[in-house]
Amino acid sequence: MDRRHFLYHTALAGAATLVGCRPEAPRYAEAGRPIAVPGAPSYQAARDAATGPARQVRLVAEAVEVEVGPGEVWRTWGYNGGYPGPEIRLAEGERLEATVENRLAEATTIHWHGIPVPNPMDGVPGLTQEPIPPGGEFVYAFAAEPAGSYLYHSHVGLQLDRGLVAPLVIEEREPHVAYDRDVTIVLDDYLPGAPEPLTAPGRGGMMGGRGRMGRGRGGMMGGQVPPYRGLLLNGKLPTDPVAVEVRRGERLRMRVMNPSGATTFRFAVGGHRLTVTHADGEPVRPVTVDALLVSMGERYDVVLEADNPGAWPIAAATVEGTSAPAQAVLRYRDAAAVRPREGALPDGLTGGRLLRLDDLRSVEEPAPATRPDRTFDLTLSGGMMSSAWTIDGQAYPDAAPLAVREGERVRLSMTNHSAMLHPMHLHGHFFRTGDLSSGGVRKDTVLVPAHMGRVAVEFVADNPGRWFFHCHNAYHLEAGMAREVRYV
Ligand SMILES: [Cu+2]
Repeated sequence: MDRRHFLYHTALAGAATLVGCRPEAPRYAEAGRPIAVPGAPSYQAARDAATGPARQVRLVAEAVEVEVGPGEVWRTWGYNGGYPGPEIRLAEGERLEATVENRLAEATTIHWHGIPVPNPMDGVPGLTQEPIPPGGEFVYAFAAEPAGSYLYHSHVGLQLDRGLVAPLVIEEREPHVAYDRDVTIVLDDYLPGAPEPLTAPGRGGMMGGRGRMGRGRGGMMGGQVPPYRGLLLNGKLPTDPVAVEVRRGERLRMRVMNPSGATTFRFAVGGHRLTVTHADGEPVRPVTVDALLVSMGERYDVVLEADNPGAWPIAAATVEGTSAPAQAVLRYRDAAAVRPREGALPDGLTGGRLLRLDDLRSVEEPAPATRPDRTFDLTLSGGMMSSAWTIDGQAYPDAAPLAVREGERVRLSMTNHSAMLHPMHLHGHFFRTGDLSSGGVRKDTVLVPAHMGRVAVEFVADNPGRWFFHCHNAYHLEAGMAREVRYV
């Protein structure tokens, strides 16, 4: 046991005694410690600032066994005994108090993906908190706002690709579109065993002979995409698809979320078009398409008009990998057929109208035009002869922070010099695609296309602290594709 772990365990033993005689004692102080960040609210101030009726949730990170298909048991990690973790559903204006207990053999944290929480609640190890040690606890508390479809997941190493992911929904008071019912669709990739960093194609892995293809003990996984055994929709392989039942005439809202480790999905439903109503939780002017890309960390809400009785495939195909599409079944209650025709996939997976980023327009009017106070031109690269993935040639943690001042309008202009997709995610803020006055859309994760794809976003620096800005491909993040946005 190294010194740090010894100290954790000693502290925990003390904490248990303390808690035994004083049940109200804040155990977080003895477990995952908040890191004091100059200019940001303290942990206690952030906790006190969250007002509204409290919703207490207890989340236990632990080893789980889940059946992802007939005879296919995934021995992995999850929350509260399952995978995906329990959906947390809140009303706008409530206050969430989530006590996270770590029963894993490694330290962990939870990040509340997309929600602009105060800095001490953001769950980034080394930036906002010391990770929760094995046996430890940490309390996250924040106001449930704004409404939208979100995720929560571990932010330690590659734990995200190991099942420590779950949806979080904040329901709006007055939806801008009519619908009868909503369902959550969680898209994921399935990697049996412990994830390991990827080697570059030119080094180790397949070609160098240093590592081993697949899950070599102690070696790194070779290639650009982890050796996934399949794709999951709500925790199930296509061999055992979940059924989504609808009544004819119903308007079904699907909250499509991608917490996967390394998969961008193309999502479509057989026999139906999809009206996109929300992007990363933000209401958008409805736009009807045949298919949409949902990259890592992104969420899209779509409304489906149930006007074509039968049994249809709901499918999500990988854009960069080779696994067969994730699938579910859209089943009309009064339909004779209970499953789609064998092998049938939605036409939208290969053709039809695909949602484009510039289709998305926020319902809310954009801010009046002003020039950004600060612009960062950032190149995204990696994947050739190097195992590193970089922003402007720098691999985190050996990377300079992006320094901003409170109140500034900050522009991040990104160019992708690589052959892979990069869904870039900013913590603690929403940005607007394009410039703040262009009428683009408010998002927190944006897909930067491969091969010189360019995307610019702007945000207002209105949430002081130390924030992560990174690619949401867990393997790119692990290999350095991240920067800190630091208020100075
Ligand atoms: Cu990336």
